[in-house]
Amino acid sequence: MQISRDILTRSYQAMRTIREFEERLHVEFATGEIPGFVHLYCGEEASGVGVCAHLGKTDTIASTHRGHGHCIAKGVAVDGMMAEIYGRRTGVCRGKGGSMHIADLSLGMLGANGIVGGGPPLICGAALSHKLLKDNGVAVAFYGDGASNEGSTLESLNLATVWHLPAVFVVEDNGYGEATGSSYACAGTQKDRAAGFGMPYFECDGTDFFAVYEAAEEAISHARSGKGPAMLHVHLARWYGHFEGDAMSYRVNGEVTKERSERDCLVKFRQRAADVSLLEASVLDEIDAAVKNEIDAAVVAAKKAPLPEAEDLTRDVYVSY
Ligand SMILES: Cc1ncc(C[n+]2csc(CCOP(=O)(O)OP(=O)(O)O)c2C)c(N)n1
Ligand SMILES: [Mg+2]
Repeated sequence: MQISRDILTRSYQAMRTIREFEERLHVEFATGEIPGFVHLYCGEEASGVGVCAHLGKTDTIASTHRGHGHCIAKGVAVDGMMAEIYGRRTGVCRGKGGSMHIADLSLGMLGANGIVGGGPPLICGAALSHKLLKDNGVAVAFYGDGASNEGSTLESLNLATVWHLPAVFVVEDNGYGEATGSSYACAGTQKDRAAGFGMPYFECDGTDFFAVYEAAEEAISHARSGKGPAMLHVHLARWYGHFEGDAMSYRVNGEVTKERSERDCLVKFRQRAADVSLLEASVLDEIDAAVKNEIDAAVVAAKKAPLPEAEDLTRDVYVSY
């Protein structure tokens, strides 16, 4: 497969931005300044980025409670995201959504979602719009192994199939739903579930950007060409707790250390870029430095930004049609 230098550069930058954003949030959350819950996407970066590399601004995605990575991969501005997480008026949802409800409809990012299994039905609606408007768009639902067991998800697989929708169902399988292992909680296989609804199934190593990019290309082009929905099963691992503050007592000693040292998507990307002379290390170093500055600036600006006023409470909440 051929990937342009531009896509490679932007994809590495997006993965590095997610990593830096999340590692920084891990530190900042511990200070107690960030309200609400935060679920980190660290370790899973290649999935959101490898999928969104095939999407344009008018394609739509629905995310999960672990949504920062999907937002960044879809192009949402990190300063607005950081301000949102700090609950500030300058946030992308004016500080009223927080980590679990970041959305930017202008970029086709329908929102992070606190309801497990809430994204797939939204994506059926978005995909139906793409189909009726004939805009060549695709709608993508990211959801976890835990969410794959929700009735709303299974109903969405059915609806997308019978309505022949341009939808892609991306199962981000990190092996756990909170503290419960997917080997215990998920009956059968995702592959059999896709087959049960008659849709094509693709799977990949979610810590390898190139593997995700290739598999996502097949799933998305299938949906975009009018052949109906597809499922993409991405195998990955989360590096932090289910939420910030989770002691992870259910994980085997050394499990996360091993993931970090052996399956880091950024290290793998750099290795591949060097092995086949795709991008120079100096270019990647420059990206790393620029991203670090961008995140530093976003945190400083978010902390300084004003909180919403009482009069903001009902603004932007209801829409009249
Ligand atoms: C409908 C619903 N049920 C339960 C919960 C509580 N809950 C929040 S996250 C989560 C686990 C989700 O696991 P998974 O889908 O695998 O996503 P991951 O956290 O691993 O990314 C649960 C059960 C919820 N938010 N919504
Ligand atoms: Mg999971």
